[in-house]
Amino acid sequence: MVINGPNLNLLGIREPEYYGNRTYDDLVMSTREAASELGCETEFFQSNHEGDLVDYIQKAYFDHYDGIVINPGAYTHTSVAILDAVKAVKIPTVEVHISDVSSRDDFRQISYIREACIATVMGKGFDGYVDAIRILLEELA
Ligand code: CA2
Repeated sequence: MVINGPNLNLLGIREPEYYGNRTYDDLVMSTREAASELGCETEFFQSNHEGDLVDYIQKAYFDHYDGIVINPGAYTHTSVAILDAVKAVKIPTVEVHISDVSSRDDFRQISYIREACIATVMGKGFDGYVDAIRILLEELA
């Protein structure tokens, strides 16, 4: 399950210095193709609403998904609800950020979700999602 949070539907529209020129649809297509070459079936979900993201983390549990790749967007830096959901489902989860959040604003240095994740990938653009899938495959092997 590949989950993306608020404003990531705007990819390719603004802020190319952080997020590149490609769109959300490009992200879905290129990640799905690379995942398929690695033997993985993927489902993608994007929402601007915190509770929807929690619902999809729970869906990954109820529908028996093997792993979660999640870019919670700005909710990374604020959401205890998303942290609690990832902790509760006990599914291996990798946190992804397109930009290198470690070299950005102070408020982006806090990640609530990180302690519940097996790894964090940041600053690798769209390729970071494929790296996250590889990390999950190693974990699950
Ligand atoms: O680097 C990332 O992937 C982030 O998770 C993206 C979030 C940001 O709040 C995090 O600190 C880091 C924001 C996504 C906003 O995406 C946009 C894309 C195009 C235009 C405007 C926003």
